[in-house]
Amino acid sequence: MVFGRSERGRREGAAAAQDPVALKLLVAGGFGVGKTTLVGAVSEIKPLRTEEALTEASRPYDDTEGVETKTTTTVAMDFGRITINENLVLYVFGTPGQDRFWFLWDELAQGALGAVVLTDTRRLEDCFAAIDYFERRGIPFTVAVNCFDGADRYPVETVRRALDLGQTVPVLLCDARQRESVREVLISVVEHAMRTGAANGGGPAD
Ligand SMILES: Nc1nc2c(ncn2[C@@H]2O[C@H](COP(=O)(O)OP(=O)(O)O)[C@@H](O)[C@H]2O)c(=O)[nH]1
Ligand SMILES: [Mg+2]
Repeated sequence: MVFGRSERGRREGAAAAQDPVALKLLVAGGFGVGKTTLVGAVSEIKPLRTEEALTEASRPYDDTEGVETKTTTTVAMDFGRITINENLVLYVFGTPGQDRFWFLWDELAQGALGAVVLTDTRRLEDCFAAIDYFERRGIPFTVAVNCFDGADRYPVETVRRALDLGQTVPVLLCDARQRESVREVLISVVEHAMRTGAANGGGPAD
């Protein structure tokens, strides 16, 4: 799969000149925060996902408090594609939410332009690990608050303070089930990554 202009530029011929730029984005966040839902809402292709029924055996590891209706868990990853316009296609990879799949993250993060950190204000602490991960690796991210029915709503500036985020990190409210809402979040990541790249001298942040 081709990600980014530099690889595309190496290909020959007229067809290559018409190909849109393909960028890779990650979607991270705690268990049950809506990552699989988000990828499914926005993807033009049937999301490639590996869901497994939550079993009694996994209960000590998969904390379902606050997400009691959840009966499946993503074992490997969610993958989707969205065409933003004729020049830009996004490939979206959902990271596994459970701690025991952290070893997959470094593979997934390879070549990623940026990330969405999805959060639920009832379990804000669940996204701390994802934020730390992207901050440490200099991967630009947008924080998207998935507004679950029944969860208290907080202004984005309150969420920013609670997560100790700098002013440059975009914080948005979203509904992971709504295509337009998710699209807005993904565009925010691309724009933020572009700004970050420009501020760092035009190269990718690393
Ligand atoms: N009400 C509501 N439910 C949601 C929303 N996003 C996800 N869900 C539900 O929350 C549960 C967990 O979502 P899922 O996408 O599997 O979470 P993941 O573990 O992060 O992949 C599922 O039952 C979803 O249908 C949302 O924005 N609003
Ligand atoms: Mg999932």
